[in-house]
Amino acid sequence: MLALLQKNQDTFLSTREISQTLDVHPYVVYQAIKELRRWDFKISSEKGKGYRLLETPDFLLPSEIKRNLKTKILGKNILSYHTLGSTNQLGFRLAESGAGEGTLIVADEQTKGRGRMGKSWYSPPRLGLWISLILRPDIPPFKAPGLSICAGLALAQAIGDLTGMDAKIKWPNDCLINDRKVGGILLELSAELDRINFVIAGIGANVNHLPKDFPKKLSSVATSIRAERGKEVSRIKLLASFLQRFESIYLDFKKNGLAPQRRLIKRFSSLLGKKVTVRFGKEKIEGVAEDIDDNGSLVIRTRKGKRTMRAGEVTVV
Ligand code: BT5
Repeated sequence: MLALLQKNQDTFLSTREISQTLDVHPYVVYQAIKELRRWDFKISSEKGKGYRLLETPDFLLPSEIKRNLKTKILGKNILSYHTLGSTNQLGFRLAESGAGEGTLIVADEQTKGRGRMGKSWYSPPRLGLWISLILRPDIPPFKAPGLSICAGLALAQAIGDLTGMDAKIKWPNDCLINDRKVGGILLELSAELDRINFVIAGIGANVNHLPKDFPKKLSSVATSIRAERGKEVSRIKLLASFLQRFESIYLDFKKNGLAPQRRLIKRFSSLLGKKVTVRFGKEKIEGVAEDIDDNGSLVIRTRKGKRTMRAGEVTVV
């Protein structure tokens, strides 16, 4: 129905025309119009003429996402929800029951958005991109963290594509604009010792929040693309650009590992050359962030020599 209205945006379509073309009862047409309006599609109706689509909202519907997409694998299969607990949680369940590589799960709002290690991710309706991708790379599990950096890099590039802004990646899983967190990546794995069954790559990006849309405890650390740019951004376009960027990095990563991306990763990195503290469990390491190696680990130069960190929480000092 939506595709039909979109194709005929310059004319009115009568209920009869729609119901005949789609081979449905006129009552179904009436119900569908009601439902589309509920989703904020602006549809004008005139007696004797029928319906005409005036405006499509920035909604993450599969048909809208597909219209903008040029990828081969990522987003071939799309599941889009008004509200979900967590796209990662659903992604995990779907992957366990066999959903294919590249399946994309999108939610307009998450009520139990997850960060790492049981932390939560604030995901209000309409304002952000809250998505998960099911990936099935044939790589050993220890290489998986590299994917988090790849996804962060793709997000930073996509933000740059759309806005020209200089977004950065902060190892291991943050995306920053002007030193504030605009996005985060959560990788969840199902694996055996030497082989990955699947990876759920969860990506959260704050897109159209105004500063007042963030809860108090996030207001000094988080930002959105709109807050930094002063202008709204199309979530659909950002998603399309992200998926395209991520697909090309991901396909290369599956074949050649992280090495070919290192130059870009280093260019986009917010940490290299800075004095940092890395916390990992009870350990606390201080030094200068020197490199990100071929496994996606952060190399720190400490007073006692080099340390390679596979994971951790970094603060710039
Ligand atoms: C992350 O965790 O940064 C990973 C976030 C991944 C979210 C996506 S959304 C789609 C998919 N489905 C999910 O359920 N999750 C993924 P971490 O590095 O642990 O950061 C979490 C911390 O960031 C929180 O403890 C807050 O301090 C902060 N935070 C929470 N919500 C935020 C937001 N919207 N923007 C910026 N910072 C936020």
